[in-house]
Amino acid sequence: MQLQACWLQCARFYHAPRILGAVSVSQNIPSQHRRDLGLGAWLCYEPAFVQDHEAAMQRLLRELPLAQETIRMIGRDVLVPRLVAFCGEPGLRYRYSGRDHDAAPWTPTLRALVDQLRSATGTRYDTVLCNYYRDGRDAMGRHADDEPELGPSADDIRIASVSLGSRRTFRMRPRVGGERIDYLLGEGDLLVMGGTTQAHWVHEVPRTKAAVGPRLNLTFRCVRLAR
Ligand SMILES: O=C(O)CCC(=O)C(=O)O
Repeated sequence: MQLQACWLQCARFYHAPRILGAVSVSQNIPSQHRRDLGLGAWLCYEPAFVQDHEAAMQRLLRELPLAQETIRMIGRDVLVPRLVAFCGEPGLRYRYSGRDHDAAPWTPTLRALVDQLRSATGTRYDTVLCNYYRDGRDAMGRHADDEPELGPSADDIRIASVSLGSRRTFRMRPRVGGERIDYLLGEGDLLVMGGTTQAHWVHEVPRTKAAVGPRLNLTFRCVRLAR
């Protein structure tokens, strides 16, 4: 993505309406949180984007069809260490953990959040992958969200990650090696990954022995209709 378009993308955060439905989001979003990673990769970090994050998490825990899924590894099914739900526009399908997933309908709280994100960023997110980390034993392995159906285009994959509840380390590493980047994401933070981030970086949420409370992460995505 062109630099100018990046700035345009980020600038739109600062003029967004702030209350929508059951979710209230930050009024004052400072402009210094955009980070260029080089090679067309960029991040936009907005701390405390969702202001009532605990209440939003409790509502979502009641609404979401969260389940512990399995992943096929070396010929056997292994439980993933977290609870997962996939929601979005009707008819959209996304393949992760080695399986196709059809989007469950938006819940009222997700609907309010995606509307807010769309108007704040100008990106038409159409699905969300929800990951619930019950405690420090739940985690997400190292990966990139680089599936071919993700967009808006192959060289501009937008992932808007909203983290509710306890903070956990979100660790990014360049694929070719080099310094890692750690964010402690939770308590309503928003991190948008855009451009070529998924091509050049991998990310993970490592296990921790620290006493951490539950955390619900929502990664809003643009899934193109299956071709
Ligand atoms: O929980 C997080 O912060 C990361 C989630 C993630 O990596 C994903 O949904 O692909």
